[in-house]
Amino acid sequence: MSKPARSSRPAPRPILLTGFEAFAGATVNPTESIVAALNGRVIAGRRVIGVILPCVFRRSTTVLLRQLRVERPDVVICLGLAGGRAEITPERIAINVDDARIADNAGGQPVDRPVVRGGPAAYWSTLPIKAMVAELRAHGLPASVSQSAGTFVCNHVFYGLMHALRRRPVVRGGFVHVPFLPEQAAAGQASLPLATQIDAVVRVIEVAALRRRDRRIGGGATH
Ligand code: PCA
Repeated sequence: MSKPARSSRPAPRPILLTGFEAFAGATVNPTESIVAALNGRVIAGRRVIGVILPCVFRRSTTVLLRQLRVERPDVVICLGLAGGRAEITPERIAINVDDARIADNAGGQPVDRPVVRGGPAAYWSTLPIKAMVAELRAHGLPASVSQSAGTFVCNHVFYGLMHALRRRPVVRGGFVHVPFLPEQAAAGQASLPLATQIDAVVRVIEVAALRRRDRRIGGGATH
């Protein structure tokens, strides 16, 4: 009797990892370098597909949604720079508003415009954000849950992602902000070296790939 074909088991679906191009006049964005470093790597048995999004309100989600259709990932992690933060911060919630304090890379500066007209006020991340923070801290990496991704292009992409995934519970997604690189931080501003940021994102991907349910541990804030 012949053995059953080994190829009958479907290949695991990839992990989509996005970063952003530089914005606000900067020449670098750490998330672009992190994604370039991890594109094509296999982490927790899954292939990582890296994509750089334009820092432009509508075009960013157009590019992201096209990648979702083409690559069919079942985990999506979007990264963005949050200059001034000292830690790796998985975001808890995306809100349905664009309110830009600065112009995006196409000069757009929407004020109080919904990301999706008629959409719900907010979507939760479906990544295990508490488990990610615990894993990072266990390895000496600074991390905490963030209660707001802001109202600029990062929140826009996060909301657009979760809206697209709202009826696809098998596909989990969310957003993680990272600090400045040391070379772009002004004196006294917090930063993390690129190698440390890459190490942290690898651990974030591992936790996202291996854990469907989050841990029930504190991650709240008083303000
Ligand atoms: N950070 C910005 C947009 C692109 C990025 O990397 C933000 O936090 O909205």
